[in-house]
Amino acid sequence: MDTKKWTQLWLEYHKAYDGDGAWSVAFEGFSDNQVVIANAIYEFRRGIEALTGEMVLESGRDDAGKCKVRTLTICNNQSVPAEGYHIEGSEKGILVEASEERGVLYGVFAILRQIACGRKSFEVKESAAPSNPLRMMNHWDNMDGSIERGYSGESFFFEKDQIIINDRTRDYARFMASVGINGVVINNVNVKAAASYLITDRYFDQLARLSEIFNDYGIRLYLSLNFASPIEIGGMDTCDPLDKEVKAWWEGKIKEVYERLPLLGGFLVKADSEGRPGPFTYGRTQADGANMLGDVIKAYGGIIIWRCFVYNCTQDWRDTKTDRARAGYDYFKDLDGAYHDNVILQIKNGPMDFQIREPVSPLLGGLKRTNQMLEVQIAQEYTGHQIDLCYLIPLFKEVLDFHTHCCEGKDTVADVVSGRTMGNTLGGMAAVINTGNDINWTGDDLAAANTYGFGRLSYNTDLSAEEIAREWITMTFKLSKKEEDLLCSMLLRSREIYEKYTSPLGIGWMVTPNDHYGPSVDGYEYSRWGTYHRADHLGIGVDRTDKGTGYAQQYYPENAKLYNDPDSCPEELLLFFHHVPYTRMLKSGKTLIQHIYDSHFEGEEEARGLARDWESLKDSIPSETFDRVKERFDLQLNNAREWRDQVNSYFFRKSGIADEKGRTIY
Ligand code: GCW
Repeated sequence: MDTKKWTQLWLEYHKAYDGDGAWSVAFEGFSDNQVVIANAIYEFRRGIEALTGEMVLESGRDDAGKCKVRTLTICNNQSVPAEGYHIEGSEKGILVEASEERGVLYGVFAILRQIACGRKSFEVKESAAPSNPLRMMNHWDNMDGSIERGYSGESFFFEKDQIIINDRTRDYARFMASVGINGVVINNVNVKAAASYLITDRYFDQLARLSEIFNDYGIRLYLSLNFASPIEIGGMDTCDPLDKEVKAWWEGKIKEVYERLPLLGGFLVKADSEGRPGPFTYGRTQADGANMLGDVIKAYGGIIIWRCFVYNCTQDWRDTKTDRARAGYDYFKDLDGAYHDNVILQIKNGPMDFQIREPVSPLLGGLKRTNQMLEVQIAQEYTGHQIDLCYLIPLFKEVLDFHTHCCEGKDTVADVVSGRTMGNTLGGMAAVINTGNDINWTGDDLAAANTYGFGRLSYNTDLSAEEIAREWITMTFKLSKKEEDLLCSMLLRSREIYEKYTSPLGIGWMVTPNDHYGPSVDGYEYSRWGTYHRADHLGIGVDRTDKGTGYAQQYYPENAKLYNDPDSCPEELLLFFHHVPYTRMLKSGKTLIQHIYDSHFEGEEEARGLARDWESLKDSIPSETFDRVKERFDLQLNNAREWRDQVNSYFFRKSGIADEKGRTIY
């Protein structure tokens, strides 16, 4: 395989130390006839040889006389939780204990990670079990090869309406398994054109192959489903979920699908959203739609993941009562408890749409008797298109750590989606992924920190954003401690910097319509999407209090109270919840307008700082990578400057209030 065609991301495995021996592999209760185990050994061989120079001996060969032979012992221990592992190094070798195959695979990747991060083989030690049952990547890949909101080239799953399977497919599965991902949806939630035919004979053979490659790395294949399939591919005139013939059509279809794709995990469904068909068309509820599919797929052990991104996208900006932020809760809360056991509701982290700062969706934890999954986006749609540096793990941590107050204790979002709150077994985290067929997979090499980070965080929500960043850096690059510290601090600063030069204090949007990169303060202000900042000559912000749209009241009382009052509302969300005058005094002692000016000047300056920091790493980063990233920083600086000037000029002209520091505003 020509590995030059694409990078190995964090599985590059730079030399960690010079080993003094070789390895043999022993089994207790497992065997390398099990294909996931065989892959685990393949990974161990590949990793340990690159990290230490120590070879793994072919079984049966006894080279013990020539050098020290350590043993990797793979042991079945039923007391280890599912998908968990216990690894422990000693002078004799390393023990990996797990109760099933995936645990072994994850254990082996953990060994390699620890060695890459500085431990000797005898020092390796960890007991781990996944925080979340489901840890998924959602691809928004279209079958023509394009990717909706993709910033890293074209799809590596599809081209010209065909499914691609090549060496890259396996590498992808390896990367995902190495960070604990156990489910992948390969096609866009907007299921159109050829994608509607993924559940037909046209694609079964290729999908079956793909599902096997995934399965061999412990990953389940999932598909996005077109809710209108009975009409579009079944020739019916309705897809009413309560229509008997529609249900019968689905029964036949799903039976056929599982005969051909026995490894399929289930379906992800975007219904009644942004023009996609759904149960509302027939006067049915979201639960009617999700449960019908859930019931049909149940016999095959499949699940239905139903998205909650349902809102009115044909609003009138003059209507100040309709509030898009309310929509998810309004449509789904009343049906809590009505969803069947194998249905999961997938909820975006915020009530709007993956902005750089939003409150946590009140639906998370608002639902108390429904399986829930958190959806985040590592594709940087609103966070810089993988041009601007934006390490998103701190944002995801804030969401996971958020206390919903849905119950006493066990009330964080992490508790809710992991199943700890309700004691349920279906739930987890999904990310809209940021990959494509670019040589480095993620367009910006540094954006791979988000790919890596999401996987690690979904497996272990207790890890800190910094720990994850450090691991990723150490595994990806070969840097001195000081350089690692610098790159780590760049990642950790990046989200706040991006936030500073873009839209202020939680209001969001202000982006160029459609493409969503670059500033356009009024770009979404008078449009149909429900995305308003409501700036006039006196002030800015959306009144979502009990006197406004009432959105704040969707939270449990503790949070509702906090958000309802501008004095207690966390300041970074002030404009999301309140319409306030430009002259309002903030906690910093600055007026709101001065805060807007200052943060935009600072953000632009700090972005320049990031670019300078990258420049200082020039001699230690492979030149191709260095140049690729440098180009991105050049573009980021233009972007930051444009944001700064457009936002500041807009508010200067609206308010007529000058910058106290007399800087250039147009
Ligand atoms: O806001 C929108 C994005 C769409 C996306 C949608 C969704 C896949 O701009 O590109 O469609 O979110 O999450 O369904």
